[in-house]
Formats: sequence, C-alpha cells, structure tokens
Amino acid sequence: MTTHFQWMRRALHLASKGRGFTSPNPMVGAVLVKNHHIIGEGYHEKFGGPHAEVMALRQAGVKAKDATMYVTLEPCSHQGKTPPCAPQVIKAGVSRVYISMTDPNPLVNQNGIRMLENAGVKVYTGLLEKEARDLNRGFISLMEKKRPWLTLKMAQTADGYIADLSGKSQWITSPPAREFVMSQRALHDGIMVGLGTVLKDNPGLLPAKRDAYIPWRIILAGTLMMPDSLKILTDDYTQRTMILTCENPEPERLKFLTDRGLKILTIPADSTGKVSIPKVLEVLGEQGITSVYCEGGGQIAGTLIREGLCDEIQLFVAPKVLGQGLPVFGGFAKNLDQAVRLKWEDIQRIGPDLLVRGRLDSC
Ligand code: AOF
Ligand code: ZN
Repeated sequence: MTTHFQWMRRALHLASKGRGFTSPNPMVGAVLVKNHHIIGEGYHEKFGGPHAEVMALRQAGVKAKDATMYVTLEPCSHQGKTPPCAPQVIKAGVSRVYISMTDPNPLVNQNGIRMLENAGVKVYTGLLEKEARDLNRGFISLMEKKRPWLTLKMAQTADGYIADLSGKSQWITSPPAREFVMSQRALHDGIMVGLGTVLKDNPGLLPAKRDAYIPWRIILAGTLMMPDSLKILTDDYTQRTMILTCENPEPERLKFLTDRGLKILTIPADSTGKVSIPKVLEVLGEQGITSVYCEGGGQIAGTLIREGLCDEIQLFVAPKVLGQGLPVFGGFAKNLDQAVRLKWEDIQRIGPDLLVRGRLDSC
C-alpha cells in the first residue's frame, strides 16, 4: 500500500518540475488521493499561473469530495495574482490535508492552515518538511532574509590557489567536476561572477542542458568597458545576462549593451569603490532571483565569506600543486583569531577531484 510519504514524494517530484519558471514564487506540487488512488494532481508551472492545489482540484473535479490532499506548501489564504487556495480546498470537500511546510510568506504564515482547520478539515504538517524546505530554499531565503540563497563554488589546487600567477584558471579541476558544476548551475536562478573572471576565462556560464530553462548570468563589473567579443556579449543568451555595475554608465556604451539584449543595473559602490555585495544581493532579490550560484573570483568569494552572505560552500580541490598563484579567498584575516569559521558537512570524490561541502559556522 502506498504510504503518506510516497504520496508526498510524488507531490515533491511534481513541484520540482516547475524549477526555473516559478521564481520568485515557490515550486509547489499537490496530489489528491481517494481510496488509495490518485484522482488529481498538479504543480505550479509558472510564475503568476494557477497554484498547485488548484491544478489538482481541477483534475479531480467532484471526486475531490472526501479526498486527501498532499501538498508541499501550506495552501495560501490571500488574494495574490490568483485567488486564495484554502477556501477552494474547503469548498471542494477535501477532508484531510497533509502539508510539508508552512508558508514563510507573511501574507500566509499559517492563516491557510487556520482556515482549513476552522472549516473542519484535518491538517497534518511536517511530512517530508526537510525535502520541501530544501526544494524551496531560494523562496524561503527571499522571504526571510530578503536576499537570494547563495551557493559559493570555488575550485582550487591542493595548496589553495584558484589560478596561476598569470591569472589562468582553466582548468584546475577535471571534466567530471566541471560537469557537476554545470548541473549545479541549473539548480539556481542565477550564476554570478566578477568581471575579472570573465576577462580571464571568457566563460559561457551556461547549464549543461539548454533546451528549457537558462539561469541568469550575473556579472559584477566596475566598468562596462570590456571586449565586445566576449561570449556573454555575443552568444544566444544575451537576454539572460545582466551586468551589475557601480559607475554611471556612459550612455553610448549602455545603449550598445542593451541593444545586444543585456540588462544593466547600477549599484552603489562600497568603501573600496567596488559594487557593494550586500546591495547586489538585495537588488537581485528585487529582480525576483531567489538563488545564486557564485563562481568567483577570489575577491567576491572573500567578501561573501566575511560578510556572512553565503548559505552553502562547494569547494573543489584538485590533486594539483602550484606552489604559487592567486589565493581562493581574497584576503581579510591578519591572523588565525580573525579566521572565519566554517562547518564541513560532506565530502565526495568527483573523478580525480574532491568536492567538500560546507557552510559558515555562524549560519
Ligand atoms: C505559488 N504557487 O502553487 C502556491 C503558492 O500571487 P500569487 O497568487 O501567485 O501568490 C503567490 C504566493 O502564494 C506565494 O508567495 C506563496 O506564499 C503562496 N503559494 N504560490 O506561486 C503555488 N501554493
Ligand atoms: Zn495558493
């Protein structure tokens, strides 16, 4: 017999099909079950579209009466771009609702659950909650911290360098590790790098599969003066590219880049004259970007670590020794007492390289 966990797993799987298309809203899936059979199911397919619960209710029609709903997020109680779901669940006569996680949206925040309970619907929360929170870590971060979830990826030699003295970093890690990185890109709304990395490596910053959703390419740049032949300015994905710059852009240059399809945003500078990273994350949140995969360089990585702005660290360590080069994190600590503390959570081999995953000890 199919268990509650299995039905919720199905709802989570459906939810994940919306990846890339729902932001800044969450990915949500719903399954309606009666007499051990699915009578309706659905997921939030795209931002502004019908919610998962409504999709499942529509499919079930009158059969929804006395059914059990498995939904990965608390049904909403507010009028947004679409009408509230909780009253529709009640009206359809659903008798029990299993919910993975409550909605961190202050407009909902357990009101949906209260509505259901007040109408006599039996509500159970917390089924596969960890999985649901993980799926929607971007949405949760944006709701709670007003900034996107940030994964910081760095690739270093065994002795902690991200590039040789000439700045060359292609390639420190092996093809399997680079494939893994491409698959990680697809799990985020945006991929962020500094202009220095773009100038040195001329990267494409694309996911492995290009047939569906393409994350934003986000470039932090002190200046808009860069070679016009760069991949990010010439390939088919310029419409998915944004440059965040702190200077007052020169109008002609701005027009040239926007004509090529790029989005240019200006951000205040920090005390060192560079784009302020906390402000960058705030602006990206306002742009509806819920998660960012930051691929360097060292200065940005150092700032993110120092300011406590990253949620996951993915550190690739290649079995190579350079002896000298550019350090993985832009310097900030003068001695061990000033070191930022991390927590390693996992380690795995990818081809010849190691992937160490961790987070800031303070988070
Ligand atoms: C979704 N999809 O399946 C569910 C959501 O403006 P609206 O009407 O689309 O409402 C968005 C809010 O609704 C969202 O922030 C979340 O709190 C709640 N639930 N949203 O986009 C869904 N169930
Ligand atoms: Zn809803």
